Amino acid sequence: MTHKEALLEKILSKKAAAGIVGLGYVGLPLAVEFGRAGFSVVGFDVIEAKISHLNQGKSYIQDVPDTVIAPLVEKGLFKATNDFSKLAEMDTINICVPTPLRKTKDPDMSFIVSSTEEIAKYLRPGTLVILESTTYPGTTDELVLPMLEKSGLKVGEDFFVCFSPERVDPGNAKYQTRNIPKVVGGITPACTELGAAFYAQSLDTVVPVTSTSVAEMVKLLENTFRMINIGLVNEMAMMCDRMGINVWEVIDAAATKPFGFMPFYPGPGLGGHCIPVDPFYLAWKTRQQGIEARFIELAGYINGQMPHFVVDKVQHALNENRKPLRDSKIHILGVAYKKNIEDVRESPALDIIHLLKQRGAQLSYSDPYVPHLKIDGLDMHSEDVIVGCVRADCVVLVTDHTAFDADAILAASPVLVDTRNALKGKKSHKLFRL
Ligand code: SAJ
Repeated sequence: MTHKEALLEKILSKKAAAGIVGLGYVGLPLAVEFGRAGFSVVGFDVIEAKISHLNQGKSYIQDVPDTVIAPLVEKGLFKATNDFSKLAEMDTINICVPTPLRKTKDPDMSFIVSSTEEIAKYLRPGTLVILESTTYPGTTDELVLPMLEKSGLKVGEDFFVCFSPERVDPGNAKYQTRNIPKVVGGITPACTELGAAFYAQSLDTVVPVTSTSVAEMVKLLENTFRMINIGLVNEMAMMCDRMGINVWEVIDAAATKPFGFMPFYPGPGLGGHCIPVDPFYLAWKTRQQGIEARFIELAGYINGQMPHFVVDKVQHALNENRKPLRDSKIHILGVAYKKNIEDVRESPALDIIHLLKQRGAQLSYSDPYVPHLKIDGLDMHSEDVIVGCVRADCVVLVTDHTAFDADAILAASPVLVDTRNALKGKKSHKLFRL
């Protein structure tokens, strides 16, 4: 029996020991899906607190409740560890570690490299390694594979390597890991076949593609598509503002077109660790090939302008009320990077707070998902929404959490800048929209 046949048998019988490296918003939901499917799953992470939390049956990922983790731990279908030597016991290993962007907009591959180094130490014949971290096209072939081949094992025969983009949409109740189609591409056809068979054991839909580069590029197209269209609509917002046109009404009416149009909405800027970041992996790679990704650069610039546009809008709103920005009390509603989640990474609210503080404003905030925020030397706690609005000179709605009561906020605010059209259709001299 070949290594491929042996591994396929283990996968189909769910006897394969599944390892997940990186237990964040991608790795933990994936571990849960494989545990639920009946695989014995070991989660690997370097953060001790995460390990002990999970082994007590407790979660720290909003989309994965304790009630899902605890039974898997009790049944012995999931355990977490920071002992990477246990990788030697794994038949499949998914790498779900962060791929941040450096300030210079160069990819930071350190997490992928350190994870792959650990895997290479313990790699044995018959193992399937799948990279899920979003990265530039070519990473799996050019970076990960050579590190694994140092073991002397031959890819496609002794061990198998795929890329499969993560598509987790944090806070999305409708689409979770199990029912989001899973693209997977291998270094060889045997790799692709094993990767597809593996995901098919626990996910609803698998989409095999012919190479790792195609799979890597699929993810970048998806997220670049979003980033550029958000940039387009943010530019439209600035144009409409100058022309005195309500851009929100324009978009809603355009969205009635039953084909050939997809609505995106202006906002205070582009947050999260994916959309503002992933396209720059593509831009970095194409630059190496002598091609400038001009759409990405331009959209990045426009999206980066939105926090400044919001602060100018605040200054205008205060001015209409004969107040300077300096020493005015500004209350921010929502600091997470998008509605109904707790994540503040790359949140435009942080840029807006920074810019307002630079111009001498006094800041406070309310966010039901973010109890505490440290930024720019400010150590703030989320305040009661109405108290914060009443006490402010200007309120800025940056993140439109569903929990916010738009009517109560408008009534309590002396002046309100709404960056998300949360007060759609409301009319008031106090209200200023993007
Ligand atoms: N945003 C706008 N206008 C829009 C849509 C979004 O300003 O019309 C802003 C959001 O407020 C947020 C940022 O863009 O700050 C990113 O929003 P997002 O909805 O793309 O949310 P993410 O980054 O958490 O999740 C996305 C996934 N979301 C959707 O497809 C809806 C998906 O693109 C990826 O699966 C995921 O990133 C990822 O991990 O790549």
